[in-house]
Amino acid sequence: MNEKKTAELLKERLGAKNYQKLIGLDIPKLHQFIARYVELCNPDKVFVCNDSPEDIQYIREEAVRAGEELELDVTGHTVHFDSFYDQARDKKHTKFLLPPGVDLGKGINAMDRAEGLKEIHDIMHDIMRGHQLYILFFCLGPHNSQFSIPAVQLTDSCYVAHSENLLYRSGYDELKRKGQSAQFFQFVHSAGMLDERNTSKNLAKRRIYIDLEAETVYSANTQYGGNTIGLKKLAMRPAINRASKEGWLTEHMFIMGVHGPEGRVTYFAGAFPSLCGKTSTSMLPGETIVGDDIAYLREKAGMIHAVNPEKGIFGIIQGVNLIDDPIIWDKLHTPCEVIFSNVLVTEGKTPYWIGNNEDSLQNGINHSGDWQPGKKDAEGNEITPSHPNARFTLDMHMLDNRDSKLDDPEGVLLGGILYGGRDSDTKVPVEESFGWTHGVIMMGAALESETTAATLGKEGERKINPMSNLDFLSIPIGRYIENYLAFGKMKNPSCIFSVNYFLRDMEGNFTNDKTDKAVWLKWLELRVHREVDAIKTPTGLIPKYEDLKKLFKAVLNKDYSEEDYTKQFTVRVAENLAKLARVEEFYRTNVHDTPQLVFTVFEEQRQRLIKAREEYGDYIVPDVLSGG
Ligand code: SPV
Ligand code: MN
Repeated sequence: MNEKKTAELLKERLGAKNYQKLIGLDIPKLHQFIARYVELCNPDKVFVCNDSPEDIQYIREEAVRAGEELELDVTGHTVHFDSFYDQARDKKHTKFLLPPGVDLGKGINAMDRAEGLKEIHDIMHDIMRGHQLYILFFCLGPHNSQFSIPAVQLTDSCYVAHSENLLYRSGYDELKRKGQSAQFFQFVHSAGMLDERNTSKNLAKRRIYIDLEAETVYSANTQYGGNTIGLKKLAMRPAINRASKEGWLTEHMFIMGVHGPEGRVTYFAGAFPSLCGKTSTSMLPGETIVGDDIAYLREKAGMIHAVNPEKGIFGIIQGVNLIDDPIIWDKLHTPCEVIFSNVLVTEGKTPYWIGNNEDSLQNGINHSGDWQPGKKDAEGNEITPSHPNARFTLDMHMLDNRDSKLDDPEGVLLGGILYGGRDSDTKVPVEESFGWTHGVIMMGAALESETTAATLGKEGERKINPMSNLDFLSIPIGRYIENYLAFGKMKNPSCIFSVNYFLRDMEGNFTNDKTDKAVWLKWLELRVHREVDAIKTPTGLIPKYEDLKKLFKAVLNKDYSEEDYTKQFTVRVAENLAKLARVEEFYRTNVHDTPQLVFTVFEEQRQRLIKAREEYGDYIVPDVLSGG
């Protein structure tokens, strides 16, 4: 479309007021993009959000007026339901569109670009008829920051628009400032045809297609946030790609400040697969949060700095209770802006979710419609009152535990990076790597986790998930690891650690309480500053009993027994060797471009384990290694 035609179309379809807002941004390629999708998707109305308080308020109200959200008993609280079969990320229908000759490898879902573009454009033809289109601008990362990426979102879901206003920093002024030099990401979403509950109906045509070349993501016939909120997981994919070209990293990590002795704050970033304790770690009482899901990492002056491209939380609600999560609990019970999704709503318009530790379960409505205990789905399975992937959405600026550097354009200096998974039988609860290369390979690239309800499919299967980022990788896995290894070649890279909150003993019981992670974090903080010693095992450096004993007392007022310590920190040689074999097999058969160094580091670890087994047997208690 030429410039004249673009302007004519926009004037006609947007109306004078919205057109004026749009041309406040003098960026022809932005106008062309918008005109193209207004024409293709054919909405009845278009609303342009320029981030003014009135525009933000309008979207909030529209979400209720259009029936995509219902008001709850507490002022500012609303609930949104996704279709019963649209409750998680749809990995099967999320694909990269690749030009001929580009291959991302076996583990990454992709298809031919031309074919995919044709399919998605056919699906999107007239898809917004009868709907209002919302056009929004965001900034991934703090304003005025070298880290940040501007973006435009087109969506016909006011729930998606509303969520994004809570989760992302405004971008209208940022785009205005950058003008024609802005290199922005583009997102087009449509919930498609809606049923009587205002949930996406045409799930057979649910598609999430990522065009890396154009840095554009399309999402159709779905509402679940992980499939639709462009700035969240959809933006991670082009961001990983861009980062790989520019020498920085886009990671599936929280960022938090851990408060050490004498007012010292040390920042950590932690990568965990979905539903493995990432949000709850970043929200630990006494610490401060910068982010709970995504981080952009860059080198500055020989050290790693990080920002959160988001400013809000789209968190799992299952298990959130007053004792373990007092800060979130408060927001979920007092007047403020929160969107609940896929919880149970009782007749009194109160939300209920599994694990809230309240015994007020009543009939109500949930993601399946009217619900009463014992209700079954079409396959005869009992429907839980709230979905295991039910969530809450809120702006972190409301939280008293937000870190003072949340919006710092320079980011925060990372003392440590952690990798954690759901591992019932192998890894000790907390461990430091021998250095950047060992940490990246043995703790990041070799990360395994048991699957959860955050993606569609079977739960509880052990799967490898490099850096917890596999679902979002838009470059071949080998190149991603190569980039990581190169990224650490700086004067003072962060220390790398692994954590595992899910280790079980031989009887199948968890070896730790949920709250113990507070102690691991304090140990990590001291360890970064080399204020505690560690014991060298074949797999890494583990805490000493005396240090943990002190910390358990100070942090949780708990008496920590030597017996618990031994159970938790025994090196399980056979399990570690089995893990190595599985992971190596994965890299040998699935990853065509694994760096040779990965296999070398695997082999070194194997040899250390075998040697230790000869000396100490299959289960090595920390005592023998410390010589105590
Ligand atoms: C995750 O599943 O990792 C999330 C939620 O953080 S989603 O938006 O679905 O990705
Ligand atoms: Mn996530």
